[in-house]
Amino acid sequence: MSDLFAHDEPLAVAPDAYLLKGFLSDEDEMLLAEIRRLTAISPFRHMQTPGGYRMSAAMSSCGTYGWVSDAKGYRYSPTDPLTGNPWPPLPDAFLLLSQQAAERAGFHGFSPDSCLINCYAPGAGMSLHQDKDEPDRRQPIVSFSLGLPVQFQFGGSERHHPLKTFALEHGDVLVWGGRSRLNYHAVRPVRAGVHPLAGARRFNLTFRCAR
Ligand code: MD6
Ligand code: FE
Repeated sequence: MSDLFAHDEPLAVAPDAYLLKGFLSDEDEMLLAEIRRLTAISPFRHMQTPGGYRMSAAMSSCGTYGWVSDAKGYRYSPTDPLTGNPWPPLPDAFLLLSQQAAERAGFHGFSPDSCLINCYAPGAGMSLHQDKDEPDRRQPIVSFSLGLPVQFQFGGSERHHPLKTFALEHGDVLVWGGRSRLNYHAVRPVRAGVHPLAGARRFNLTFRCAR
């Protein structure tokens, strides 16, 4: 059964943060095909952090703005620094699904202008951080997980707050806003494995309002 969990109640993981298990179960193949199409236009690349480290997740973007990181810092850019072209447009299906997920979690009128596309090979992860490059903190973040599962950690508004750990699996959506909008979070290193649709990879789509 592909949609065992799709009609579950959203699971509250923190105040105003909800996990929608299996929300993408009917759209997984479409989403993976779109990721392949989009990253043929703006390829995956490993960005540098302002501190000079290479990020272990490979990234691309679609939408009006893409999130970029280099020696100068983190920011949103209307052009892909790798190709010099605008990012490919946000596919209608991405927009609709992200809006439906936000709605399901109680956030009305979500209208993202940016979708970060993350690709994790086994061993890749993301260290503890806040998402704070977006000016309008009333807008939530909608995060899609596809492919290999991962352990996701999130804490509170201060780095030292205790962390909760839970799995993000193929088809899951995390919607995150309001009182949790600036909470610290991390992605544990992906464990080796092969997903039947995605291969030896985890993909994540993160929808945000960059402006
Ligand atoms: C990821 N996600 O799941 C990285 N940020 O690959 C994030 O950093 C993230 O999932 C803010 C809200 C939800 C997220
Ligand atoms: Fe994040």
